[in-house]
Parts: sequence; C-alpha cells; structure tokens
Amino acid sequence: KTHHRLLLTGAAGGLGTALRERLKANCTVLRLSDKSAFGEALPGEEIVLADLANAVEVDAMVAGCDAIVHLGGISVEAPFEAILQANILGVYHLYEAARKHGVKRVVFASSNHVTGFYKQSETITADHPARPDSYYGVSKAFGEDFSRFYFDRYGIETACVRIGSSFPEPRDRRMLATWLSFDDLHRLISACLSTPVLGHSIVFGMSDNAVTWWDNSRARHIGYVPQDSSDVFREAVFARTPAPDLNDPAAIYQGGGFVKATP
Ligand code: NAI
Ligand code: 15L
Repeated sequence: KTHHRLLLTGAAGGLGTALRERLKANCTVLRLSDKSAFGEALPGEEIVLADLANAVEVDAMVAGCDAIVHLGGISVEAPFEAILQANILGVYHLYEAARKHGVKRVVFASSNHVTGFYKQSETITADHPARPDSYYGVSKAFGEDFSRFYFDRYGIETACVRIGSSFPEPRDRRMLATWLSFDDLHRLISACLSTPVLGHSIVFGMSDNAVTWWDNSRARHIGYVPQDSSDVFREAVFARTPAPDLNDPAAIYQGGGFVKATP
C-alpha cells in the first residue's frame, strides 16, 4: 500500500465503480466522493459527498487525504457553463484544497479529447500541442495546464492520464485504437501512485492495442506496462459495425464523434 487515505472523486461513475474495489489494494482507507448520494461505505471505505463547484465542500472532501485520484466531473460534451462549474472551477478547487492540506500527488483523469483534432493517420506524443475537440476537451487541457502550474509553483505531483476509451469492451471500430481495459486503467493509476518520482507527467491511457495513435515514450518513468489488448475483440467489432464513411470527420479525427458533438 502506497497511501494511507486515498481520495477517489467521481466514485459513483463508470470508472469510479470499476476502480472502487481495485483501489483498495493501494491504500488503508479509500475515501469515495461524488456529487450526490450513491450508497453506504463498505469496510475500508468512507464517503464524503461534495459538489466540485463548491470550494467549501471540496476542501472538506480533501482534508486528511494523502493522494487523490480525480475522476469527478462532466465526462462528455456539455454546455460551456456546466463544464465551467464541474471541470474548470472544480479543478481549481481541488488543487487549492490539495495545496492547503499538503496533498503531494494527484492522478487526474484527462482525456484523449485534449488532442482530438489530430488525425487518426497521425501518431502523437505527450509533447505535441493540445488540439482540443470540444468544450469538454478544452476543460481537460485546462486541468493539464493548471496541474503543471501547481507542480511548478508548489511541487504537487500530477499524472494527467489521457484516458482513451475505458469500457468493458470496445464499442466501435475507433475504440479498437483507444481502448483501455479496467485492469490496465488500475495498473496505470497504481504505477502513477507508486513511482518514486512522478513530477508533472502526461500519459496516454491505452491498453496494448495493435493499432494505436499514441506514443507513450515520454512516460516511461511511470513504469506502466499494459497487459490487455483490444485485439481479441477486433473480429467481433468489425462484424457488428458498418464500414465508416471516410469523409465523416468522426472517422478522420482521433476524437471521433466529439469533433462534431454539440452540447
Ligand atoms: P462518469 O460520467 O460515469 O462519471 C463522472 C462522475 O463525476 C459522475 O458520477 C458524476 O456524478 C460526477 N460529477 C459530475 N459533476 C460533478 C460535480 N460537479 N461534483 C462532483 N461530482 C461530479 O464518467 P467516467 O466514464 O466514469 O469517467 C471518469 C473520468 O474519466 C471523467 O473525468 C472523464 O472525463 C474521464 N475519462 C473517461 C473516459 C472513459 O472512457 N470512461 C475517457 C476519457 C476520460
Ligand atoms: C471520453 O473522454 C469520455 O469520457 C468517454 O465517455 C468516451 O467517450 C471516451 O472519451 C472516448 O473517446 O471514447
């Protein structure tokens, strides 16, 4: 166990639910948080509800924790005002609370939509400039910049994990390239929590997929080794999904449908 009290935000969501049991291996106490009630704490858990848009609630949520896995927030395209509250103000509140309470390490759920306007024919590294594909992607780019600022100024280490598509199985052909299994997601977060020197790092969250648009060579120090691959689903996904229209922006750009999603 690398931490005593680990905070998981967005605990009621899809990835929070998948990580709830897995993250118990990383800490003595797992503090779960979300915006509204989602049930009772189990042994080894505690629940502190907070709206990320509320600085006082976020402060109480963070107090007493020694590391944070920040999944909370809006996870798809939405009106800018909503993204502003949950994802932009939310990140500010979270890092201010981390600074005040001496939290030294954060794993931030960033997204492939920070770079969604690169083409599927391109391979990018973490050094390529952001090309967000949505208000949502812009908010994740903000989180990456904000956490870099708090690392440079206050030494709070953050791993910005640009999660691809983390679901039980890839849902379409695009996700054959972007898929991240829940077990690999947990392996990646564990590596971010336990690596001796994290600094401020950007890492693409993907499994060991044969087709990929992302080069994780800038993140070798994290020590993440994926063990799963979308390849086992390839035939089934091709069989059940139609061939894409190659003029459709959703088939051209890495962000898929997000490049044309309107809130
Ligand atoms: P989700 O939408 O299922 O879960 C997000 C959780 O955040 C929800 O339980 C929601 O209630 C909570 N939340 C929203 N606004 C809040 C607020 N103002 N205050 C407190 N909590 C709030 O999303 P999912 O799939 O579990 O994703 C988790 C994180 O990972 C998100 O930050 C998402 O952007 C990111 N991500 C997920 C990907 C995926 O493939 N599942 C891909 C890329 C990024
Ligand atoms: C994301 O950022 C979303 O949170 C998730 O729901 C998926 O749509 C994923 O990206 C994706 O690009 O497949």
